[in-house]
Amino acid sequence: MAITLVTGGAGFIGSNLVERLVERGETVRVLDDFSTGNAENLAGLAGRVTVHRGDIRNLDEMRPIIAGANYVVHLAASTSVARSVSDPLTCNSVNITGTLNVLLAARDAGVKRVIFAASAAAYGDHPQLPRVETQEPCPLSPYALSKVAGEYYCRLFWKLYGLETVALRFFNIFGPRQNPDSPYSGVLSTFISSYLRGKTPAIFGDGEQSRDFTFVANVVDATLRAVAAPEAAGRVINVGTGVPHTLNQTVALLNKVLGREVTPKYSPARAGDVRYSHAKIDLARSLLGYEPSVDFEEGLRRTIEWQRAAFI
Ligand code: NAD
Ligand code: UD2
Repeated sequence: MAITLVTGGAGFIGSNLVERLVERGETVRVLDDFSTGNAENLAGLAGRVTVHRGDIRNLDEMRPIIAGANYVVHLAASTSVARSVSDPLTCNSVNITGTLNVLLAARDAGVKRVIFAASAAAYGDHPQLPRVETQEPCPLSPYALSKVAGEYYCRLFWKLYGLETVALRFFNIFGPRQNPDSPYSGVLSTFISSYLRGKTPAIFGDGEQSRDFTFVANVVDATLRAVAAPEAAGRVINVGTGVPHTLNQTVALLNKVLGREVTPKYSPARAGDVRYSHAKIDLARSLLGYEPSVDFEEGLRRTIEWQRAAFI
């Protein structure tokens, strides 16, 4: 079986991917500095994954860890938009220099393909909806810029050095192992936590803002397809559901699923907030054969069950 290195494999998306790779009988390595990742996320896989505690900013340290790997899924990053605004230098060193290090190590080790976790943040507040990969990037934060830079480095390593790369623009991902107690966690984990703890969810703005909320199993599926899809090399591909939901619709759905009549409290919109966002996923369908298999309501149900067991 293939050997796959998952950088950021102890994180939310990474641990869900590692779990699926192990279930498929792949040999899996993880490189993670545990800055936001958690060993608990991999607890159920003890003895079936080789975990390396390390930093992608250290190229020499990474080289022996990548040696022999067939594929790399590069998820490690400083993932907070807010933190990138207050500390752009750390964001730059982790997300841009770290990604360059991963690509250099992969190229030199003869890795067949690198999958890069890009972000819908690349679209910024571009007026066109749905978001399509041909739109001009419009990064509004150092985090978003770092992700666009990662995309360009991926394309360069394919064109210039022949290293196969695929950049996946993840939209708003949610699901088990997204830590609701993190200040940078997604709105859905925060809302579910409020419901389960008897608190009132807080909506920043009027609640009519929309997102393409995508359950993590869909992202894992798209990523595994991107590893093998022959036509995907050198491409940037949206990963979402193509279906937007507003926060007001989300609260109504949570009330339905949990049998509650919760009225959220509203406060002023967050500065720099993107108003509307959802993906065009035609390219993922054609290049990867991707089709989201878990819809929003089912994803909410599974996330509620996980949060209820993990945190309550
Ligand atoms: P996460 O914070 O749970 O995962 C990131 C992982 O990378 C963590 O385990 C962290 O410890 C590790 N890490 C951070 N800096 C590192 C470093 N210098 N060296 C080694 N490991 C390091 O976040 P996530 O939501 O699982 O995100 C995974 C990837 O997907 C990230 O690249 C993120 O930017 C991208 N992404 C996520 C979303 C989303 O909605 N969750 C949306 C778009 C893109
Ligand atoms: C997500 C990513 C960010 C970047 C961006 C790109 C997360 C956590 N953040 O930011 O890294 O990729 O997409 O577009 O995945 N909100 C509330 N109440 C809350 C929390 C949030 O109303 O308690 C609102 C928030 O103002 C925003 C929406 O919910 O309008 C989604 O917020 P988010 O932080 O989950 O995600 P987003 O899209 O701002």
